[in-house]
Amino acid sequence: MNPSTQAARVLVQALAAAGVRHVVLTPGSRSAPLAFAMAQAALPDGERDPNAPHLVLHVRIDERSAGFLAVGLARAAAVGGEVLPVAVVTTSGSAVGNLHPAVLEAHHAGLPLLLLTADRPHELRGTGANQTTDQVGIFGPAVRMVLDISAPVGGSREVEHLRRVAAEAVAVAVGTGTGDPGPVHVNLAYREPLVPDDGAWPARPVHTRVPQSRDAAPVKALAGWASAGAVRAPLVSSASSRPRWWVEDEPTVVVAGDSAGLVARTIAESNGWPLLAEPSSGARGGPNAIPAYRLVLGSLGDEVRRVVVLGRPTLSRPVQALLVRRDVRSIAVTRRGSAQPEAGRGATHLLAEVPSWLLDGDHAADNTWLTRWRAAGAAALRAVREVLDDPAGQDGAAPITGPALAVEVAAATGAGDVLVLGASNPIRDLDLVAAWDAPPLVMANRGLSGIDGAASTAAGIALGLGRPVRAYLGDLTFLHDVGGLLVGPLERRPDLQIVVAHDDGGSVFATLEHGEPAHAAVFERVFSTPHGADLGALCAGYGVDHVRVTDVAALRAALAQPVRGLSVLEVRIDRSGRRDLHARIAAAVTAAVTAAVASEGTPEGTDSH
Ligand SMILES: Cc1ncc(C[n+]2csc(CCOP(=O)(O)OP(=O)(O)O)c2C)c(N)n1
Ligand SMILES: [Mg+2]
Repeated sequence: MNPSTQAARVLVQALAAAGVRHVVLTPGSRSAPLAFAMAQAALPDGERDPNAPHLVLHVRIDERSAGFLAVGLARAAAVGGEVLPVAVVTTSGSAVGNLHPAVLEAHHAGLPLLLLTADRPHELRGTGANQTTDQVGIFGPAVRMVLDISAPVGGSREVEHLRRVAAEAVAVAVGTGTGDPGPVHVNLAYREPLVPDDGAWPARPVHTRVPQSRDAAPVKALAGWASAGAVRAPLVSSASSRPRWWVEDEPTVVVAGDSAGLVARTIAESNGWPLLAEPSSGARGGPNAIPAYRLVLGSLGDEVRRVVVLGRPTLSRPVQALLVRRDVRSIAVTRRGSAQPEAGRGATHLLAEVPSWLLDGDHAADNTWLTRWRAAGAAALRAVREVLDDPAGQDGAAPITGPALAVEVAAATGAGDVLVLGASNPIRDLDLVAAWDAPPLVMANRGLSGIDGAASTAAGIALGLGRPVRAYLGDLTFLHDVGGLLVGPLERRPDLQIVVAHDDGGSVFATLEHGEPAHAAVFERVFSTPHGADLGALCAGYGVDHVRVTDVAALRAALAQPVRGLSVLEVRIDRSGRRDLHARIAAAVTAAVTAAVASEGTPEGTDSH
């Protein structure tokens, strides 16, 4: 057997033994030894060489999409509380650079990717050889480790070395020892011949090292399905006595940011505190979840004296403002292994784990604080719905607005469903209007909140879970990764419906200061960035089912269909009134909450100001 083929087979064996199940492969010549080995490992039982392990292979043309497919597959694995590495294979050159966006997301979200990039032998580097660049260190600080493996020559120690490399790479990727999973780059040089000569695979070793992610078990037990694809949901410690700085009866809310885990909801419910939970927190739902909380904060936020923060809140300015207020005690539970406890920036107390005393509060049955928040949340939600039912502030059939679309998506998606949210308005609109009794599993790439890789991430989640997934994306977000629709005829197709909120541009900026009338002359071109793309024609080109709806009745009918195969539901919405609509919603909520809270009375011992 030639050295490159032998080395690739040994690596594939070792990766499978270390827990790799899914591999995303992109085409190329230098990566041929890996491509042949992976393809053989993907053959059904009985057709494989007895020494070839079994892997699930996904082939994609575009490395940028392939990287995000791997992000989705890693998120899907985390749903069951597992931290499983997903491998991505590329050839040399710019192919490697195309992984960078997904690597950044994986780095910030703590997702275990193994980047297996083929390279020329060392003697050809720096000589101007074709398709050869400096790949070592190309991802900078976004990877946990870089290994640069010389081209195999068939030496006696090579097999052992490769097995150690594979085990080490997986161990670092899943966070063994650090609790901090993330991407690992293994750069692999190969020399010709790059194609297999004879058939037999090397014997598999008797003993293999199987790296475990640290603390996997407690996460599984606690968060389970509701871990929302998070690999860094916090742990619970056995600390059962309250610290001395703890004050009874401080008006408290729980903020559950991205990947907080179900434990955030448990804390809120066992202490009788209002729960301000982002959609991708894994904690949204239940009696304490306050709908439209970011607007309710405008009325009740001043009374808050203590916040318990879990996960990473990224969606709204009122929450960020609350976390850094000087009259608010802010207790942040850091995400496991995270070097950047963002939520802890303004924290007065930083906890490494959830102390068990936070889970067995003894709140009184008569809880005026919670009652007022719940009344305010219910009133806020009613007010939002009333404005949306009359979006133009006038009679007649108005076009669908962004938040009205979110209402329909939330209503059509419930327990047992999987919802993947794009950045920008879709996740924020949904955050504003969703009030689930039984929430779906919600996931989003909030590591860097990019509008890139969305279709591919959703496809990876669908393929990894083996379940239908609904994605809800803005039009720019959809177009950014329209290449994610490209699933070849030999590939497993996800059951994925992509609902596109199509307002011909980015509308989120209209709600920020950039959208103030003073900047109107240039705003449309450089912030809204209209594109005029024909989504139906694009879908036709990719062989993907497409339906366009412009009214609520057709939207409801389309959302009621079961999600089968790959399809796009394009919803035409109106961007022009976004800024106004937000202002009218905010005003209506303030009025409604003030009235609702007045009728509930004010709690003793808290002075509002
Ligand atoms: C990769 C990347 N580039 C740019 C941005 C900045 N950005 C945030 S939201 C947004 C507009 C998104 O537009 P769309 O998906 O249509 O959603 P809408 O705002 O219209 O709801 C942009 C460009 C980003 N988050 N990620
Ligand atoms: Mg848009």
